[in-house]
Amino acid sequence: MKLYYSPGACSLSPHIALHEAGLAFEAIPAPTKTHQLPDGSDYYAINPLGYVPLLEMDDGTRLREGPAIVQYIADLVPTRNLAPANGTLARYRLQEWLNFIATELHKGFGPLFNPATPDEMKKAARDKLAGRLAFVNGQLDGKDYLAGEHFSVADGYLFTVVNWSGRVGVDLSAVPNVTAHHARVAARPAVQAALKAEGLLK
Ligand SMILES: N[C@@H](CCC(=O)N[C@@H](CS)C(=O)NCC(=O)O)C(=O)O
Repeated sequence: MKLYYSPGACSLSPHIALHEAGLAFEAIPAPTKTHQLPDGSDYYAINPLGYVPLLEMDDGTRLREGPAIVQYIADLVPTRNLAPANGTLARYRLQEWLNFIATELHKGFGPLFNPATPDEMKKAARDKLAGRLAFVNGQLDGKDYLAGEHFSVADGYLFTVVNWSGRVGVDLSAVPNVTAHHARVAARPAVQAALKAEGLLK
């Protein structure tokens, strides 16, 4: 399997999932700024949409979209408990979280990374994120992980997007459960391995 990723981007979420799953894979950098692969070829030939992550299976099948990719990885190794069994309410709860993180958090950070975004729009984006993060903070009250006791692929995705906060001025001081979750997930050996592989550890 091959994971196309850009250091620190949302592709860190499936990168974490692959390490948590203990699967063999090759991580191929496809930097978001250049869309150029290490062999000099154009990443658009792999993903016409240009974005990471993308997972390529050994038979050449390609899967896009982070929430789909992490569930695929989790289902390859059910003994690791990275996602509840398909068809259960718990699985829909996981999908509820993955969709929330994708649409309410991940895409909420987007304008903050764009130098062309006017300051008042950045302020509006930060305010909106503050509200969404306050919701997550409440949901994490008394819980170590989003789904309860066990780490799931949703926790790796939440970690990935919350990790951007410092870079784009999103204040986490009002959401202590979110920062505690971030530290808890950061301490996992698989997460450390993914961060190291992406050159994100000092
Ligand atoms: N809908 C996609 C969005 C992925 C996405 O936003 N990727 C960003 C990095 S976090 C990217 O590759 N941006 C560069 C580009 O769009 O060319 C998913 O959920 O996987």
